[in-house]
Amino acid sequence: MNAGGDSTVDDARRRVAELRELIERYNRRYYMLDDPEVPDAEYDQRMRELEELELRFPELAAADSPTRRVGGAPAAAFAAVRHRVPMLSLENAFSDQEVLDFDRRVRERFPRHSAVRYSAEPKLDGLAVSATYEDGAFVRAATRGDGETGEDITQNLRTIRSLPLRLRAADVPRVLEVRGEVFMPTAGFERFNREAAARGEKTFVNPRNAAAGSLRQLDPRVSARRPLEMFVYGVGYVENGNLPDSQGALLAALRRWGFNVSPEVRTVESIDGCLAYFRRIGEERRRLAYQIDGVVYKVDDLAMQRELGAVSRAPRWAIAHKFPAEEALTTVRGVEFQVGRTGALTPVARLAPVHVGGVTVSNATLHNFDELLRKDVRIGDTVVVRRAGDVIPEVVSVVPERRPAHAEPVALPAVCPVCGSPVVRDADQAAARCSGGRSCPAQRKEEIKHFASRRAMDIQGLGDKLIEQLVDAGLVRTPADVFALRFETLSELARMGEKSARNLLAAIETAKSTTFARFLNALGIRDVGEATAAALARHFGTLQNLRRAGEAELLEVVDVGPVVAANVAAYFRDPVNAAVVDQLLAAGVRWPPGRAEARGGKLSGRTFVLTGTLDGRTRDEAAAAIAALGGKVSGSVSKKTDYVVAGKDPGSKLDKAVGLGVAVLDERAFERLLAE
Ligand code: I6G
Repeated sequence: MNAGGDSTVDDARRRVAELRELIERYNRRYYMLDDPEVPDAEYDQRMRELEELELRFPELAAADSPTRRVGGAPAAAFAAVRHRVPMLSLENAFSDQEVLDFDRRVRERFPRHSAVRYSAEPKLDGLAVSATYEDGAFVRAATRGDGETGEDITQNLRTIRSLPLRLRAADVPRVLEVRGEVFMPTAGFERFNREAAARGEKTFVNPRNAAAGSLRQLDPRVSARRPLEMFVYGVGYVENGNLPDSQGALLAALRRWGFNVSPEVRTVESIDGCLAYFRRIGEERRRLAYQIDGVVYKVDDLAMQRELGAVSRAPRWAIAHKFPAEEALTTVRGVEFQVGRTGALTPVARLAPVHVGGVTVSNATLHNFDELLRKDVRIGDTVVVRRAGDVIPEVVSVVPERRPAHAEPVALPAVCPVCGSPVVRDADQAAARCSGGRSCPAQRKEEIKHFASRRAMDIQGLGDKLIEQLVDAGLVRTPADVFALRFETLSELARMGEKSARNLLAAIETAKSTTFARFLNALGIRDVGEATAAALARHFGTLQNLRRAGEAELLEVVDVGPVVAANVAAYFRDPVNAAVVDQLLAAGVRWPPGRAEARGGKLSGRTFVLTGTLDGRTRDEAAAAIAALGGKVSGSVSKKTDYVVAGKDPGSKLDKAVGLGVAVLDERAFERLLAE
């Protein structure tokens, strides 16, 4: 039943009971067992449905409803700690409109303000904790628990190196309780899971779970070995001390006292600033070292915060603006196998369409057959699907509780679903492959798509659909055939006018002039991506040198190991490949010295960071221009950064660069540096 429908009280009562039971079960799995049963989005949806029903039918409200809780119940093994000031949780907003409504409610309370100043910061996907200091010494820590009472995790929190055990500043209140989020940075989480899997131990489904599971270890020595960190975002109980009068100043004081405060915190002048902040952080979130699920806005003025107060369990002066959920539940309707450029068979789950990460998803990758077996995905299963940013949606896990009796295991096909050649499996590789090579149309298509793609030969106008048409018509079999295409043939293709044909031929002509690294990347040698292609180009300088190189010589290249060395040598030994390379050269593909990779180029050894948008180049183009001159582009600013290139609407990287004294180039200065 939907909360907005025409339900009777009886229907509502039944649904409310059902939801409460379900949510309590999710709570147990999540908070007590650190083993969530469903994605957060599913949990939030159920909670919202229950909240809406309780609002519409006040007679169904109950003191023990999960909507009255803030977190989970404390586990028995830890001592209970009563919070002297309740630890609230935040109201969530899932749309700009809900954020604007929040701001309107705030302004209604302060009619003289046409705009309210807010403090904005990322919302970490971690565990809320409180840490108390007396006379500057760390004495106690607790989880949020149900908001009134949490668990004593003093010994566990003590192991987090970024938490100060002593505060030395003269203006620290005698008793100071700080609140913040404990989290596991993404790299540490991935390393931890890799190592746990190698030992055959339990892995965590996400960094938040890993943080919670690590902190709630009865043996603090276990917590100590986990890569945990903490950001502080506010204060709770304070005795004998004066606090600043704004959130921004409070965070600055906390930072001065020795706490880790998010470097992304910003003060903005109005709710529009909040929304702009949300978009910027949304774009940059993949580059952060930790996972976040939204941003938090707080009324900056602490006196205004006090006046606004709280409703039941959430402050009226703060709201969490959540990114669209990146995980959702759906069912598997079937599994098909796609054939890639090197023949690798990728199982793809066909799904009942589901809204996730802001789009409707009906296909998700299972990566390879071993992964499918490991996750034990069967047709009919309910699965967790994840779509993070622009990454291809993937099946994360199966919900075993929801497996129907008729769920059907998936078998690896014996022959290629496209060309019928036998499927082979290398003993030491997860991938199963079609053995057809270039005789398989799927492999031919993928090879040409890669060859023509933007980061390879960059043939504009030669898109996936057209390539499929050309291969199906037998007009293109190898990359070299692209350069033999003629106007008469092209203009007769369906959906191809004379003008498009002429444009395409011009683009093919332009693409003949490339760089050695792009050319190598375009060949699609197994395991040779952009970075390895660039390293090979730099090391060997000429194609002739590379073609002559044996495996021993190839191993001298930085980042080239035995597998890549063997693949490169095998590629050039193969007479068919050798013929394709010769045909490409004969067709006029070349890398003029002006476009050559800068072996010892003038930017060699220089590290750049890009922020904001440039008028003249996309970010990829700017990065390519830097790389072509031997420079390196990094995602984050540090003392090792040589230049930060700041375009329009630069992000926090610009502030960081200024803070560290790193040289900042505007677009004109950057272009001058490239052209010099
Ligand atoms: O759970 C939370 C995460 C982050 C918070 C929070 C926060 O600020 C950045 N702030 C408050 C006031 C509360 N929970 C209650």
